[in-house]
Amino acid sequence: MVERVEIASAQKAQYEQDGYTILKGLFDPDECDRFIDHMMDLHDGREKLDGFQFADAMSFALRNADDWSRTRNQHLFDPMAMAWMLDPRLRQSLRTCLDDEPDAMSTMYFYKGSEQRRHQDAFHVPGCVSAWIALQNVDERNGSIHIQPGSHRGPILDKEDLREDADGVRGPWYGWDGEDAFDALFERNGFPEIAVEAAKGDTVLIHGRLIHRGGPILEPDSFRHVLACHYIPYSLNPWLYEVAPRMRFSFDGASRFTPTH
Ligand SMILES: O=C(O)CCC(=O)C(=O)O
Ligand SMILES: [Fe+2]
Repeated sequence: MVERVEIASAQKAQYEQDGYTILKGLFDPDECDRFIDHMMDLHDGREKLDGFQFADAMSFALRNADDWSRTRNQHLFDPMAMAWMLDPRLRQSLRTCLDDEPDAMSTMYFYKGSEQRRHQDAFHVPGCVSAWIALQNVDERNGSIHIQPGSHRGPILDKEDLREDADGVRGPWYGWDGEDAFDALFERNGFPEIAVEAAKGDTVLIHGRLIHRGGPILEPDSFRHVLACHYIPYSLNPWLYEVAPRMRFSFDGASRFTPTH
């Protein structure tokens, strides 16, 4: 296994300019197939894993047999998801993007495309970068991701912007539905949206402030196996997030809780 994969300078420039870049073929097709098989075995009950019965390792919402929705934070109970999240081949590129040692703090496994509406991951996880790992070919058939290149250099939407503070002062987006607000931000930016397609084993690095969405799915119900992992800078303290577990994992194997203030 390659221990250090340095991000090429052209990719670093693209990440800075456009807010994303693709690490082609970072993972081997065989590795991807093994992970997909594991996920299908879990879904079909051929393999048991305590915790998998919950679609969400934070809220403990129960999955039912026909549920193909994403799993959340599977790394908390699944050593295989943990190993993917902390694969050494991701480390150097993430370090370059974050300008710090990366700490992993969330995972989402998508069996199928999400058609999730526009958002910035930083709304939920300030300061983050995401590694969006295609375990199979992803295109408009099974739902590519749509992004607005350059939007990471534009305004960011904060949860506070939608709220009233303790003194009753309303944020600039008070009264807006969060998803509508992201559409409006997208329109105001005024630059185009593109579809990002990926081949099996490719990893798309996505800046936390980049506006993106799960693109339309031309073939309904088709599989689109993707693991998305979110990382924050090691030195980012205190814990800023409302709904994420406070456990963070470093590539050297250390894990720690972050103080909340
Ligand atoms: O894969 C998708 O459809 C959306 C993924 C996403 O928004 C994310 O990983 O942050
Ligand atoms: Fe996202």
